[in-house]
Amino acid sequence: MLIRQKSEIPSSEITPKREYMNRRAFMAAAGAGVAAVAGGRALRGLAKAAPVDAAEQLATVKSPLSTQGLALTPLYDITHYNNFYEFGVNKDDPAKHAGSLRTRPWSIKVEGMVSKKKTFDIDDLLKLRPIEERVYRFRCVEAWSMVIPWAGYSLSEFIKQCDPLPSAKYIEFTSLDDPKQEPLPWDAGIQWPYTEGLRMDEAMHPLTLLTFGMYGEVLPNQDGAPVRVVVPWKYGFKSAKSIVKVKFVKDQPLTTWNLMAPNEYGFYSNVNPNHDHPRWSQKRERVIGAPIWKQLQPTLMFNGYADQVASLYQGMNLDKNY
Ligand SMILES: Nc1nc2c(c(=O)[nH]1)N[C@H]1C(S)=C(S)[C@@H](COP(=O)(O)O)O[C@H]1N2
Ligand SMILES: [Mo]
Repeated sequence: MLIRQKSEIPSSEITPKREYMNRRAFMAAAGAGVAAVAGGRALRGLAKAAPVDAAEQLATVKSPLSTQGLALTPLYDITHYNNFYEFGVNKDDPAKHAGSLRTRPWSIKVEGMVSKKKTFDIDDLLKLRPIEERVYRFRCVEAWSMVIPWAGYSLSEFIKQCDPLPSAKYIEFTSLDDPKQEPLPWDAGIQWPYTEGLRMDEAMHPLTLLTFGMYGEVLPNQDGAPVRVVVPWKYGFKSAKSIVKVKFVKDQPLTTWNLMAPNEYGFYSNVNPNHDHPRWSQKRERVIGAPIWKQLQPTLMFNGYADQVASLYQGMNLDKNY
């Protein structure tokens, strides 16, 4: 349930948060400016910077599916070390440029093998189920990781509302592709829109999170506002941001990174320390924001969620199906 409430945090703690929000407003303006002065593809830059709300809180309930005992990655690191190629290819680009993303009005279209095509408004989705806080490990294929207190509910709750046909075997996610809101004058080498996909049983697994926020607030634009998926046992690129469409299909969908480099990024992309990326080892990861002596950690099979998800892949060769 979304409650736009006054912050109940003591005023001593509000200042950093307010500064953070002001920074977002400033960056939105800066992002629009950059696009306006660049030539050519900068026509992409006509979007006005979206007005920035004061910290929009999400009322959350605790979840038994939260990962226990891990130090949370600071909010600043989560919001300034991003992969969101629609807003640039460098880690600090999304924080600088995603201010031009407009997150209202917003809806998710449901297509493909469903009894009836539907469109869900973001504000209805926010009310569908209580929003849970789920702390998950998050592992990027680039061998860095974070621990993030996401806010959302199981994707399965949304899929039930979509009423897919039993013959649907996969779900495909499509991210926003709007040149007006993604005003980058350079080419990330990606074929837009960004798409990702999951097998139906993966999508229905309770850990797979339809995500609206983090740290008790709505998602910052650079983290995939207003709605994304998070699949904690898979490499980060499976977690598509700023989703505008889901499609239920019979065959394994084509996905952005798999299309770009199939030998590097498989469809499954389960975190697997025993299957190295062709250009680097996956045995260890750098924990972003951790104290220096704790930064290098061994990578865990299924990112530490093996107990809960290994059974989905029984009998599969995970070295071949990477
Ligand atoms: N639409 C879209 N979704 C995306 C990406 C992207 O470039 N575009 N990058 C992916 C990758 S590689 C990662 S690691 C995560 C990063 O999420 P974060 O920036 O919130 O940590 O988003 C994933 N989802
Ligand atoms: Mo990633």
